Amino acid sequence: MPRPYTITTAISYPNGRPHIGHAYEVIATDAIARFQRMMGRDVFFQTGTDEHGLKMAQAARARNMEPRALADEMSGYFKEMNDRLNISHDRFIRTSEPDHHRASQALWQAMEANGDLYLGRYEGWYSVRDEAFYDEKELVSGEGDQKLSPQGTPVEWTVEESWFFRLSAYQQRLLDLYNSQPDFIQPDSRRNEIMRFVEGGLSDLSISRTSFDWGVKVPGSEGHVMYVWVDALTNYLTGCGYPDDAGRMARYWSEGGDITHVIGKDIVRFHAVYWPAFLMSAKLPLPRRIFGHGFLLNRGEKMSKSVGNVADPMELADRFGVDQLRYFLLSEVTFGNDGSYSAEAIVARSNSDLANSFGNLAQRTLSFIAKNLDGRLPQPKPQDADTELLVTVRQAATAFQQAMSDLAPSVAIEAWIRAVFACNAYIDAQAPWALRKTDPARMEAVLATLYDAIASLAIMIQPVIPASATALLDQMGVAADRRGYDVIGTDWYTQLRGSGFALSAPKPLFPRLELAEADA
Ligand code: ME8
Repeated sequence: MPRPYTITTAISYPNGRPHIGHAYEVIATDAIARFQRMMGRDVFFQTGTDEHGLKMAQAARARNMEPRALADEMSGYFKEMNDRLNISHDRFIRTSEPDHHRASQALWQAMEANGDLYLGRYEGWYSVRDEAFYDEKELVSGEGDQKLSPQGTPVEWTVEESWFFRLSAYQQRLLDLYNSQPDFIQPDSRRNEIMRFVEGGLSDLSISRTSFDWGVKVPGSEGHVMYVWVDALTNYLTGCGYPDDAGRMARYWSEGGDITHVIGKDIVRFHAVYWPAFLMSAKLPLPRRIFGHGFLLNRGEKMSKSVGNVADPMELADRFGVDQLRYFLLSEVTFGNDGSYSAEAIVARSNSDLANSFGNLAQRTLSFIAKNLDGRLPQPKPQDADTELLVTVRQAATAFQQAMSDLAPSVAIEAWIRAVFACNAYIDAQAPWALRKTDPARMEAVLATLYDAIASLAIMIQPVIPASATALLDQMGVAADRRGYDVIGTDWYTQLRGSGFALSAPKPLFPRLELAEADA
């Protein structure tokens, strides 16, 4: 039984349609999940929608809808996006699902049993219209003595009964965790932020609300629903079978298990502070690592609905292609840093790497074989240059695997594209077309080397551009069960040749993309 690997994205608020930031997170996580499956791991990959809380209730009210109806509609768009982007998740969780309510209540009861919950009062400036509390320092002055929220709505000093979680008791245990597992929070910049925050002291956390009812009911406490972050974080346990399915928990959420949460930098505190504290309180295993990726900016600017620069990932996929978009996002942005996207950048990256380098390499090699050898696979007879090229490809595969294991997809892709460039340099130096008349045996040896190299490159890059890599491997006759990293560098080519496989005229994989006038 391979060692299980659990990986999750954040669950998105379905208070609007998905944007490119959501697409980015789920694509990166998908590439890692696909990679781990290729490594033979038993992967559980979960994504989904975070449907409770004030934000959802307000968004629904603004549309004159019930929160549930809004969640039904919008989570549908998130699912559609995942299908379109070729996301290989094992579960799409919706926090409105019954098993999730059960899990959240079970976690609550476990924290309560540990003596970490107490009933207190949550006090603050409250706006009924916004249904939100504000800090004193956020308020503005209205007429007379009236204080207003930053939205300009009246606020009143309000006291609400609330359950609290004794977060203050976990400061030292959290610091011990970060110190004993320096890679628990990644990248290091986020780890440092969190360390400073926790060292500064932790206040207890208000974890229930009575002012609205769109949430998971607090067990045994009429009128209280859980603060949305308590139930949201619990989604990870729900998907792993908590609390009923001990077998599933043992597999995907166990002590010492390989559990990765991929999230954006804005919510690292919830995942790296609150979440482990909840789990410690409930005496449950902790995740292995929290990776806080950066934000995607539109031409360097923050996306916002009011500026009107929020990109629709479906539109980008329709226009440029799914694999082109996946490749762009994963190669352009160093995972962990902020990154910028624009139509020009997507077109430039896709044309240079996919169309002109890899696509062209595959296309010219395969069509040459299909045409000049009638599809018969060429006979290898390696010289030094051939062996060297295959060693280069093999080393790239090793570097690729190391980088993907380290959650560094852009580094992995860099290793891959360098090997693609090496193949292009080889083809130019060996000039097989010129050998056709002068030395047909040498021509075959060169083409055989390229065939092996191209298939290996396609195998390598599957997690990033799964549909195109699959289409190419299909065309090349590489059997579905011979597409793992362990195949690279073996004698699969000789076997394929021996099987009498005949290559047909290849279909181009990556069209050259064009910019529209509107992109200027
Ligand atoms: O935070 N670039 O939901 P959400 C990259 N429901 N990533 C971005 C981004 C951008 N411009 N904007 C947002 C929530 N994200 C909670 C999570 S998890 C138990 C609950 C990322 O819909 C963001 O950082 O606001 C988060 O990881 C994810 O998208 C969902 O954001």
